[in-house]
Amino acid sequence: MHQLLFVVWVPLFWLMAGGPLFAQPDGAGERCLEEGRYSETALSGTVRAAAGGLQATLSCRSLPGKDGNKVSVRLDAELGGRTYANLKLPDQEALSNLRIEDLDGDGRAEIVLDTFSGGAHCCFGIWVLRHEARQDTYQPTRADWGNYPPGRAKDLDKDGRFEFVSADNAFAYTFTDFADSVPPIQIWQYSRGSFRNVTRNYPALIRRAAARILQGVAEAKKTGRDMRGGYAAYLATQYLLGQPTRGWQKLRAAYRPSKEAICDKDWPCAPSAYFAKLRAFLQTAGYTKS
Ligand SMILES: [Ca+2]
Ligand SMILES: [Ca+2]
Repeated sequence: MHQLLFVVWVPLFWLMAGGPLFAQPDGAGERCLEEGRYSETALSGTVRAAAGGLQATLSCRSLPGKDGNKVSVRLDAELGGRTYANLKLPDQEALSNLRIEDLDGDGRAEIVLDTFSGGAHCCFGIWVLRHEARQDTYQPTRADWGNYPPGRAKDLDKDGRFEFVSADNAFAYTFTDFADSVPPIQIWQYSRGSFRNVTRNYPALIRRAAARILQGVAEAKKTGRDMRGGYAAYLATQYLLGQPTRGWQKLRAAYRPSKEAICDKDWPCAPSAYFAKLRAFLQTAGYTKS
């Protein structure tokens, strides 16, 4: 009896403590999910994760075809003795890290999966499937991280809800090439079927990110590299901290076009044009209303 209690309570404890419970994949299943589209041979297998009475199973099958491999993926869940078959999932992306997590700390576990579109560095995303008790169905929620995946979610403030620490993909290629683009920190929280940007609730992390950006700008200055991306990200952090005036003063005093920068209409270098673009962009991207 004691043994049984231990077996039942360990997963519950993990969920209540917010600990992720990762899938125990068979190697073939994981390979099929991640590489199925590119493999030259047929792959198939399953990946399972189970915790707190919920079990998720991903079945993957890839078959070589004329126009590349065709991959079919099926997600089934079992909760409280009931089976939810063939839950809705995207079929064109590589999937990884199937896990069961109580992301929003409401005591009910979600099925979580990371996605990758394929490509040099883009695009990353996540699917969260939540059991909707009223309709007795699983509903998927999607977040797109673009070029900057957050890695594993953490409970930053120990309130039982997970935070995803990512970076704002809107800054990629906006002021300069990708290598010189700098994205400011962006923090997301999942709650009952939606993702919310909660970056402004974590000023200490924003300040730390701002300091790192300035360090990068100082390094770039030494080598003559393009600093427009770094300065834009720094200014965004100042808006997030509620001190835009201070940010603009610092930027206006420090900004000089870099010798290595590619300057054109889309990526202006001259201070007045760069500042105008930056101001308009921060409005569009939701950093300020005025
Ligand atoms: Ca939950
Ligand atoms: Ca939290």
